[in-house]
Amino acid sequence: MSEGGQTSPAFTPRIFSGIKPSGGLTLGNYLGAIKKFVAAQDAGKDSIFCVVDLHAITVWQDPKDLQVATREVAAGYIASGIDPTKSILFNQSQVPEHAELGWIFNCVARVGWMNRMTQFKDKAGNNAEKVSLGLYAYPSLMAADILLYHATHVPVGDDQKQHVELTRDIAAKFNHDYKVDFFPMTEPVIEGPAVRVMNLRDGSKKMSKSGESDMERINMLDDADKIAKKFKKAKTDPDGIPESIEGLDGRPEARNLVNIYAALSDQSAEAVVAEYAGAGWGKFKPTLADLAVDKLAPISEEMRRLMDDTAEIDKILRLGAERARDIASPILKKTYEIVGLVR
Ligand code: AQP
Repeated sequence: MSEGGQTSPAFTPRIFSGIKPSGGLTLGNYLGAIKKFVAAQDAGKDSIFCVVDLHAITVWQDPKDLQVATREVAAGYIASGIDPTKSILFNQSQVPEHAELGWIFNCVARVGWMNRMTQFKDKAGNNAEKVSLGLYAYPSLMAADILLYHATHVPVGDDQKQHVELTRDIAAKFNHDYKVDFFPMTEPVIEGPAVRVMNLRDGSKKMSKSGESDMERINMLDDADKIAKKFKKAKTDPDGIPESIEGLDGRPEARNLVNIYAALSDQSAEAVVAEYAGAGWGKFKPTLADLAVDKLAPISEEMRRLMDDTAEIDKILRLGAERARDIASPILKKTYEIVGLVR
């Protein structure tokens, strides 16, 4: 499903997406985002992928951990198939135009829009007075990340849909207020059976890097034993795989495991249910674990190798940032002109 309205034909198709280095990469990041990024790149799409480190610091990050996580996300992209000579790969803070356009968009976006953002509500919880101002303004920086490249499509997991819609609102208000057709109406691309991979211990919550317990998530760097153990302990219900897909209604944990299997094996959830109809968890969970290990082990092995050579990763990010700035800088310059800032 490709969501959203019309993209102005004046804009050449371009993909942008990012991942926060706020911890180790999870299976949710892989299935909801990275796997789709690789498919887009390999289909020949003009693609820009970012390690959005400025978003990570909207909640406290230990500086050393942030560096490790930034390189881990970069390694995750590359090990999964992002080719830094085909796509542009860089970390956000090396392209200062992101923060600059983010400020302009802080002056376009309305407080009422930010108040509706469910991710802010979820993350702030009952503590909204004490969280950073950056966490509240996060969506306007995300709009800047996307619109700085005039990106027309953003492949994301379902959790980011609202932020991409807000990006469209910001672009529309900017274009309207300044009477221009300068920023595109970017479309979120949210496709496949794993648009929201859920927490393994609570099917009502999304699998997150920063979730409380390590048992809730599969990390991309988990070894085979850990993956097997986590799936074995994953919450399920007494019924096994149903005879038809409708049998997963009201069973979020069961549906999650079927969806993960489907996404890992490039099948629909219906096809997985048809293949395993009537199987108990004692059979399905080890099969799922084997499949996950099969897919993730070569990637994690390559990630470890890449992460051992930090100089090489840093070089890739630096060169990517130079290429990104070549696109971003004229777009920001033109934005300043439109706004009336004297240069
Ligand atoms: N559970 C998920 N299922 C499907 N897609 C997911 N994504 C993240 N979690 C899932 C997608 O991965 C991309 C990068 O997301 P992010 O790491 O920048 O931000 P996030 O969505 O806030 O991820 P986390 O893991 O929940 O981070 P923390 O715990 O630090 O807040 C996005 O496309 C996202 O949709």
